[in-house]
Amino acid sequence: MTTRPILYSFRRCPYAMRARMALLASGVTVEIREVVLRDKPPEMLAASAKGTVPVLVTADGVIDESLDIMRWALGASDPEGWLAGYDTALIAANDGAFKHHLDRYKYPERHGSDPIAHRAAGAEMLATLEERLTACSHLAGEQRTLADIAIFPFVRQFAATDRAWFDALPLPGVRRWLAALTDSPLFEAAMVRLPQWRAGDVPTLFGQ
Ligand SMILES: N[C@@H](CCC(=O)N[C@@H](CS)C(=O)NCC(=O)O)C(=O)O
Repeated sequence: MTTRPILYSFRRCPYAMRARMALLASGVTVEIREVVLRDKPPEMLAASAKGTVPVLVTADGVIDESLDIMRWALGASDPEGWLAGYDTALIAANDGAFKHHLDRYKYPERHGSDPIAHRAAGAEMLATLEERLTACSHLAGEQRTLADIAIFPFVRQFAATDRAWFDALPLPGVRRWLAALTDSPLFEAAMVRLPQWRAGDVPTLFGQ
């Protein structure tokens, strides 16, 4: 008997979003457990003590990094060819510098930061995405791939922090790309609302 993988997830977390989207694209069905970050279930902490979402518990072990979950799912099945767009440098820049600026723009009170300076630095990084998105509709060609899905949840947060300011930037390619991904049926399916998981709940399947 094969055990169904369990995904600990949080709907609004951009790392969890990209993991959920890759799972959906792969067609792998998991049991999803919606986590409240201030009330993490002991079952999740027992699987991964670092206490971040997403966490995927499989029959072969625990995967507690979102990119690794994406690659695990797509390694099992990759019908859209997302792994061809696994651009490690672009994703590292997003997860590193861009996320740094995003947090300090969005939550200046938490970081004691100057939001305007970090907003400008983030926008400068988006200009490099714009170069690609002027040449093609997605970051690694004409189809969505792992690079797009790994990065856009963070750009979505950046855009939403001050939508009017973002819309005035000279980044039409980024705006078109972001709208296409956020309006996609795949994103809608990944953003399903679920109640907080409690031990003993009837399992909620995700990806069917
Ligand atoms: N590098 C991790 C980062 C995951 C992460 O930082 N997730 C946040 C939520 S968006 C989290 O769980 N933070 C723990 C907390 O807020 O308690 C990954 O890619 O999975």
